[in-house]
Amino acid sequence: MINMEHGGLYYTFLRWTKWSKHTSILYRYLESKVPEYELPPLLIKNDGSKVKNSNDWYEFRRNELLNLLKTHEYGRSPKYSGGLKYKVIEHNELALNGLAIRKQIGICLHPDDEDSIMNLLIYLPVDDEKPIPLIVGLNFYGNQTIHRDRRIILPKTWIRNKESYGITNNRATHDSRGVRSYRWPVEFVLKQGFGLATAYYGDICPDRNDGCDLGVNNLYKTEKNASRKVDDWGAISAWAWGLSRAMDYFEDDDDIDEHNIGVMGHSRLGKTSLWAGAQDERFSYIIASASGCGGAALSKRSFGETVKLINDRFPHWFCKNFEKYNANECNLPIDQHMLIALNAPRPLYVSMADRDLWADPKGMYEAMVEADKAYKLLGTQGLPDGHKLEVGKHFYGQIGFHMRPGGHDVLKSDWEHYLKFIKLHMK
Ligand code: GTR
Repeated sequence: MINMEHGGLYYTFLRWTKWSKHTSILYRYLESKVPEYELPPLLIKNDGSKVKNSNDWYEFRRNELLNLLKTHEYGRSPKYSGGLKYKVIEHNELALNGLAIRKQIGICLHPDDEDSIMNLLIYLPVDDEKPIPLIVGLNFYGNQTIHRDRRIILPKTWIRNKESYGITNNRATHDSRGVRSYRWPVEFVLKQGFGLATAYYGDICPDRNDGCDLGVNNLYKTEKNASRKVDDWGAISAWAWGLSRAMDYFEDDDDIDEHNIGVMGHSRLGKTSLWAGAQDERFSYIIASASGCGGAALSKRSFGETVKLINDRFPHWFCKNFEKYNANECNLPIDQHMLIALNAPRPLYVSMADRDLWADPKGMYEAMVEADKAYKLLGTQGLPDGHKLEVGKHFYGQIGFHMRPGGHDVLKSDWEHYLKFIKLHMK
């Protein structure tokens, strides 16, 4: 079966011609070609002993897993000890025709660099009792793309060109206002009693092959212009780190309920939301849309996007060590069930689409089934009874998921599930 997403047949053809010398891309979509694999155990400590209870988990295994994922996949972020400044750039109590409070906060990402600003856009429902629960997620083309609201500040940082969005010369333009609003149902979220916050991921680290030589990764280098060490942070870690800096701000804002913050992301930013939640337990709900390879999908299945395919196209996303597993998934000492489990016992939701084979829905489902062991160990329901991977069905346990018909995207119908799921679990 051919994945028609990501630009359809033409895109598939390009991938086919590029990699067909080594491995047929079609081969990657055949369930019969999935190699036999054994997952590295979740509940056995590095010393070979069993994780018997939550104490073993919190005292030992959780740290071991974090360490393994940092070493082999995402890299290590610099230790953060607080103290970054932020500035309230705008605060309007009558935004979106009186429906919302809008705040725009400039968060400085390095104490010695006043220009390294992540602009956080926040909408809060005007009438609801404070503090308000909120969902935060990064966006791909700038805050102005999530809504036509003309008061949203345009990013000044580099943006990937996209002519159909009016983004040329790698800069945001007024034309791009609202171009991605279908992915961000702001009014709907507000009417459900939630705030919505977003920042442009390129404010943190530009999404390009040399991204780690720019952005925050560069600012925090101990040696100027040094090349990345094998376990230095990649872009996904940088974006996750940026989400934690947004979380620092939420803790300071009395209008926001810092104990009810969900972190949400789509695709590469779905990988990011899982990794942000894994490292930062202040996020209460974790939502990952179509996160695929390097997100919720098991790497060892080598189905759809593989470790080699992702590292070749996006050498800056992961740490350098991850390249050791190009076409060598069998030797990976980790897999993505560990990433999901690091979010336990907090409610976590995975959304998928049946035509998005590139992101391997089955691999995401199987990773959840494995991660469920940690959720159960920690005394939660984990996956609900009777769960199975079926188009159009949804399941809301402590782990929740759905697979809707369609392709690689995030739609209002997905958000409806996210909000219902969070409400079910709200503290
Ligand atoms: C694709 C990539 C996926 C996913 C996606 C996205 O090109 O292969 O891993 O991250 O981009 O972020 O939209």
